[in-house]
Amino acid sequence: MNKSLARGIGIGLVAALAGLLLVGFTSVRHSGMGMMGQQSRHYSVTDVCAPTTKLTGQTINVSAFDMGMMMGNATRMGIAASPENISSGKVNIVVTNMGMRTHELVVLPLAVGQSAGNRVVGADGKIDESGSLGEVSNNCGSGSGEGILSGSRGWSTLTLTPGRYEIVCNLPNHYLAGMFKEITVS
Ligand SMILES: [Cu+2]
Repeated sequence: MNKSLARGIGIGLVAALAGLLLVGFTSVRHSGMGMMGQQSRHYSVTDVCAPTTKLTGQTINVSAFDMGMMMGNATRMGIAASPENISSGKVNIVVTNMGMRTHELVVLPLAVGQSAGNRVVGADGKIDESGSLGEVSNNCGSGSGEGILSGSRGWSTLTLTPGRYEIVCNLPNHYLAGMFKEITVS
């Protein structure tokens, strides 16, 4: 290899790296989510899938996130909720999937002394959903379905009585990977 060819390859590599950095920066800037959401390659979810019927009353906005495939690490997934404390009665739950995988949300009651993340996971990678108060798993729609696709939304309106609840994603191994969050209804 002669010197100028080697130099040309070198410049090409530098340009490619700069391009990668630029792409990375752009996707982070557009993701609009803090924490791990910034690993998402999705840009503006807000315009993609808004609830078709205007939701009235109080709403918990939930984000489901994962680190995508590039980390090769399935143990880093999670759920964020805002607010985490809400009044009893009708509660809209709007779930935005900031991750690259499909997710869902199931609302389970927490018994006295029980904390989120401690349910028994079966051989199928799932927890027991009995006692569920409802779920948000309909892609771009309300109620139950086949899961919320990457970059999309789902929502549901539930009636919650005072107590502590655990919101989880119960797709295989997602609970184990960290997809649970406690919310309180007062
Ligand atoms: Cu999940």
